[in-house]
Amino acid sequence: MTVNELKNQVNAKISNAYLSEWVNKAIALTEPDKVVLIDGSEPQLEALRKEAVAAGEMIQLNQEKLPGCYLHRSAVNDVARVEGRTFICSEREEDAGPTNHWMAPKDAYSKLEKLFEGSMHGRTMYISPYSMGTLGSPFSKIGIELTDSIYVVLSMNIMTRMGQKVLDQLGQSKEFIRGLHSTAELSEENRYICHFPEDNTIWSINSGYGGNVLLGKKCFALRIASNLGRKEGWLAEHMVIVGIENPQGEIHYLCAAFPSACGKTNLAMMIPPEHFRKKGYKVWTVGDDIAWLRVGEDGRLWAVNPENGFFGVAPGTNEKSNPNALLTTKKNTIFTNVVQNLDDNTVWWEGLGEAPKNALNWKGEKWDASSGEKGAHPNSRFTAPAGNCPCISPKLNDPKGVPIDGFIFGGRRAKTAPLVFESLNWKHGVFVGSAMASETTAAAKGKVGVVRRDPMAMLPFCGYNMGDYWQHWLDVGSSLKHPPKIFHVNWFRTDDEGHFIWPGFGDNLRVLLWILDRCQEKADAVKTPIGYEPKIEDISLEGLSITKDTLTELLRVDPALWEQEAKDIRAFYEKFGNKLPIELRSQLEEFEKRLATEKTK
Ligand code: GTP
Ligand code: SPV
Ligand code: MN
Repeated sequence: MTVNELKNQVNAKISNAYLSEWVNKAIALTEPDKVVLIDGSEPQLEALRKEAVAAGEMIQLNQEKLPGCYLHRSAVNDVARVEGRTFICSEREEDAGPTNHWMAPKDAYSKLEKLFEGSMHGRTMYISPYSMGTLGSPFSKIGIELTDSIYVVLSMNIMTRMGQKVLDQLGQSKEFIRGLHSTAELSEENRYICHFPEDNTIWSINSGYGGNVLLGKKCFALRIASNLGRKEGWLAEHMVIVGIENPQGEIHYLCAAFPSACGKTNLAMMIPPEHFRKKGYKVWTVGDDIAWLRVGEDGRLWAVNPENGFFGVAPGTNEKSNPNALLTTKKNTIFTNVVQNLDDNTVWWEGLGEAPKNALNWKGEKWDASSGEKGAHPNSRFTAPAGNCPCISPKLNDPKGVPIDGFIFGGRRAKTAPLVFESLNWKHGVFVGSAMASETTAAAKGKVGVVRRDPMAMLPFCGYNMGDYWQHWLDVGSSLKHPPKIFHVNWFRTDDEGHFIWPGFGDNLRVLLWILDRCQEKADAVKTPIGYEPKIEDISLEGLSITKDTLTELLRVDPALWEQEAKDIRAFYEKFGNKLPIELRSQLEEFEKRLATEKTK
């Protein structure tokens, strides 16, 4: 069809003038052969699955063992988020801040326009309307993604609420986030993920992978939404939302911010150790990656998960570490870059037990585990509907969300950070979040295992100046009558041989229970220079082989390491110049003083 015919077709189907005008511009730019409006109906989606299979974009897996499941292999050069090619394109460079890459909007538009020009030749443009958050909730926001990838459409269908119902909700409003995506040539040199916060626009080109292209997720729900939250007085965070039910049947909710591939999905779905299960403890998953939080009329913070599915890390997921995640992936799931077991056409990844003998690796090559090479990519993932999760919280669809008792920050630290500590108050908690650091993982392109500062686990996701973001946290805190308490955890402390000391996974509940007791002022604590720590006897070791001495070691605060940490934080803070909130500067000074006093003891 000609561009004009396509435009007429769009105008006939879409009554929202803002939407049709924008789509028409995108058609003129990318020149697709066909345009399809995604209504979200099952027959339409099924036809797309068939088309993707016919085109070799997806492989249908064993439908008896894994009904509705597919395998997708991304391009070999396109397996993770590309932070180096991700830009915040605000008018002023200082609004992007020192931790983001910045391009002036007009430069970004003209650079990417050249790449988008004719990029959909011979292809179909899919118009995918989606809602972040349950439709009709005051928290929810609408996005439209224009994409030439069926994989993206089918993944967005799992991750969000998608289709005609979203257009009905949108009506004639101009309030929607405009996302344009083309896989183009998958060229690494021309890969760009650009955000235009002043235009509520996202342009992504030359990638077909996860966070680069499922525009509702990191691009909208964090980078654009953090800007909206700043303007509108709420928070968009890289956090799990989890409910812990006690034997009395009361459920308390916590939010936890860990950097990518540092344990959010696992925390969200954990199964209590047997001893606690028998007593009646249960865990409810509200979200595993993103939380939008607002100040409620009751002066508390309320959180919703804007997503409707999980884009979870496959390696390491097994019967023991995360049975709920494994069960979640048994139907209607798309696997990306895992091993294909050719004997029964199922999937496998490292950590899932014995490797299949007759298998293809993530690149689709014949693979033998004895080669020593990994079969699944370390950042291979599953895209699974939230409704599949055995412990999904009924509150996932509650328009007002859940009230939050506590925040947990954490990361991967082989040494410095103890198993858990509590901040002294909200301001100190914001300091603790701002000073977070973690070892890098395979979730983003680049070296793995390098410690970097990752404030609030938002380093790659905050869509504006991090200094302003910290100030926003301070401001939100002071508007709360009942601010959540703020904690820090580290499941990843290692011994001298590099083994994890803490068992982690379900046993992390032992730490969460102390945290919840603190939130309800039911547990005591010991004051250290970094904050409050539990008394050894207050973390239950029932049913664990760990000794009290090991727990003491896990909680040990080494003043020399923390002195180094303070220096590093100071250097990091320097980058922000006068954008660094005064309150955080004084938090750092007080922290340094507490460390100095400790030394003279
Ligand atoms: P993103 O989806 O990238 O944001 O990651 P995430 O924070 O949800 O990470 P996820 O829960 O998928 O965990 C990533 C990796 O860390 C997996 O390989 C897990 O097996 C491992 N992991 C998670 N929790 C723990 C834990 O408590 N201890 C240890 N040792 N490993 C863990
Ligand atoms: C992360 O990297 O934090 C993820 C995966 O959750 S992605 O959607 O690729 O960002
Ligand atoms: Mn994430």
